[in-house]
Amino acid sequence: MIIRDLNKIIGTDMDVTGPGWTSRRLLLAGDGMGFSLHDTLIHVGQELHLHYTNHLEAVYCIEGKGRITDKGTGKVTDLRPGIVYALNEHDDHMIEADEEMRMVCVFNPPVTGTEVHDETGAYPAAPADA
Ligand code: 9YT
Repeated sequence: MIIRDLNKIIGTDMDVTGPGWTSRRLLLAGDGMGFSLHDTLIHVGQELHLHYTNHLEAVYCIEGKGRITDKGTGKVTDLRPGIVYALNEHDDHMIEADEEMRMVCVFNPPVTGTEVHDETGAYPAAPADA
């Protein structure tokens, strides 16, 4: 059994920050679960363009408020605690926080730990042995 404690991850190399977000990575590819699990903060003041062409992601908002825009359809959905979005079609999207949002994120395939978004909004493909 694996036990992780967010408080022990903060400030380590499993605590990764990019422009407008901070991702505390609770479970990673190396843990062998087949997904990764992140406790992610979306900070106020930056619209994030994300497009996970190599991953599926489900995101469950547990704190804060903001919105997601589906770039394919233009549909805008308010995000608040209790709302989940699942990018089951590798959907191109934008997210923005009005109040800092705290999100529980699951990635399939799992991220290895160090990923930040490239210029297209994607994370690189998982290595074949991940
Ligand atoms: C919601 C989202 O995709 N935010 C960007 C960071 C990512 N979720 C991560 O690595 O936790």
